Amino acid sequence: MENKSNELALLKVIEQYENIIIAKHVSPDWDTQGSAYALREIILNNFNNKNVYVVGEKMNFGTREEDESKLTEGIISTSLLITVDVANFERVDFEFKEKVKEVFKVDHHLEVDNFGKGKLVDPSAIACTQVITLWSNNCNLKLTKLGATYLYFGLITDSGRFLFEKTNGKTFLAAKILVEAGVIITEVYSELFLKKLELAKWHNKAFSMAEFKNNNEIAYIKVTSDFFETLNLGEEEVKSALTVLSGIKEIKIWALAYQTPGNENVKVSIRSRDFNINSVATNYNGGGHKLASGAKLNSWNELDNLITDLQDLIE
Ligand SMILES: [Mn+2]
Repeated sequence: MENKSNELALLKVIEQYENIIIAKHVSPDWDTQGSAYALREIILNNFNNKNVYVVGEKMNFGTREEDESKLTEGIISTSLLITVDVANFERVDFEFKEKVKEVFKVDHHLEVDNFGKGKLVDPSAIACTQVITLWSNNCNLKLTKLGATYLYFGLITDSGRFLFEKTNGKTFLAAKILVEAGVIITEVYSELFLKKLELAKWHNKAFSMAEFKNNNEIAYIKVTSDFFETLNLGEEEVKSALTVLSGIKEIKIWALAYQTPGNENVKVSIRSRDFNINSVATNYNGGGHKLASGAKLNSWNELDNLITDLQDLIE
């Protein structure tokens, strides 16, 4: 298998360098951050005399990784840079990425940008953490409970708790390896999915605010800026109420439209199980993925048109 030699290549290149920088993608999620932290843990526990620096924005904090302040020109120019969970070089969250000695890419996205001298890429993997888990296992590297826990965070978030399409046998093999390395899954789930009461109340209210069209095939929630202000929640939290409309048999397309205080624009998050809603979103200043996409309207007046276009997808 081709990846066998790539797995050995990653092992070898780590052996060759004393200074190793690990970079995530911009707007980090758990897959990139879990990959980065776990890889640092694996390297420090299996190789002697390595300096490992994780760089980039810290997820949910908006601050930078502390390791960045330790880097000097001398360290950077003699470093190996390992990128995790990033398909395009421009999305690598490291200011001095052009200045390193060598780049190695570890990823699970479709290859669009062939950067990096070496690479370990499996586009069939649901998460980058899956690629790293199987690599460390195949190479008989020691995996600590902490490292395994970081990897598990990425595995379950990118797979939607093993729900999404690309979840396969290798995903469960990775989960098995991680659990056997000591991951306490209930702790991970609590940290990720326990919500505060304020948010639960909003979700409950949000469902009662839903409007239905097309024989319940379309459902959407409208959050005006006035109402937004009465919620004591952040934008991501307000948006998260979209999930209350998912997983309902009759509802084929669902959306949440909201206006943040002080803004005319109306942002809309749209989801579907089957219909290519992205084709509509791109006509409204937006885009994303086939089944999960966003749009940006100039005002509430445009919402009816958007809903009509979504109806047309079904009919
Ligand atoms: Mn990912």
